[in-house]
Amino acid sequence: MKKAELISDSLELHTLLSFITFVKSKNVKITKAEFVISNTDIDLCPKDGKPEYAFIGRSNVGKSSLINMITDRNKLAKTSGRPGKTQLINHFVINDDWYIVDLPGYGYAKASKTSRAQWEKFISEYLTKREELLNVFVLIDSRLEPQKIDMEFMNWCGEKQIPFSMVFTKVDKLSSTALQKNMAKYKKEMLKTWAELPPVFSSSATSKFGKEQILNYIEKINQSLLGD
Ligand SMILES: Nc1nc2c(ncn2[C@@H]2O[C@H](COP(=O)(O)OP(=O)(O)O)[C@@H](O)[C@H]2O)c(=O)[nH]1
Ligand SMILES: [Mg+2]
Repeated sequence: MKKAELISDSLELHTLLSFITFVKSKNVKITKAEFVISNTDIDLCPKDGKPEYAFIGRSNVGKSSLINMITDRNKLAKTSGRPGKTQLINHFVINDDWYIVDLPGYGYAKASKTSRAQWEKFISEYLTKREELLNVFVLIDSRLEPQKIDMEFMNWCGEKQIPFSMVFTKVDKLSSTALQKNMAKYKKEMLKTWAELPPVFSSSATSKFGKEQILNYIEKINQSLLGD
């Protein structure tokens, strides 16, 4: 066989393998999802070094619903119409392999100054010190124009070099034109401070839109760790 053919064969094989990997990663299966621990103390978070992915955003933005949606579990994270209830760092272990972390919401109008200060202290400690934390999904209500508190939080993550992505939630509640418009406004606002945009996702807990993209992103990071 001539050299050129060998190269083309191996290229074909390479393409085939990438295709298989692509298809495989399109169906990240969550076979197991279990609650592990809730606390306000970073020292009490799991110590087994598994990679973790946190979800944060304003109260009522849809964090718990999104966690339930991507894990296909109705009641893994509690959901409620009453904002400001969950004030803990909640760890869930997925496939015995990695963690989802449900963080308390920020910007609850009725929270007292003291509870807000406490929130800031333990959340900022968790976000800045937790080595296992590989990505923070910052949830943003897709129906709203850029909110000061979300911008401040993302700018803070940027300054602290905490890797984060944006997830526009509840996209079932608005038209795709309105969604594009709000997303564009957020991107424009972000680009006033940063040279690059973080990864951007959109989701709906009711239609399950966005599930694969978010899980594939997590899977891609988990896989990249195996190569180290
Ligand atoms: N239509 C719609 N409602 C949602 C979606 N996500 C959350 N909700 C609703 O928004 C409210 C707050 O959701 P929850 O997950 O408890 O928000 P959290 O406070 O951020 O954890 C609940 O009434 C949910 O049913 C979504 O994608 N679409
Ligand atoms: Mg919640």
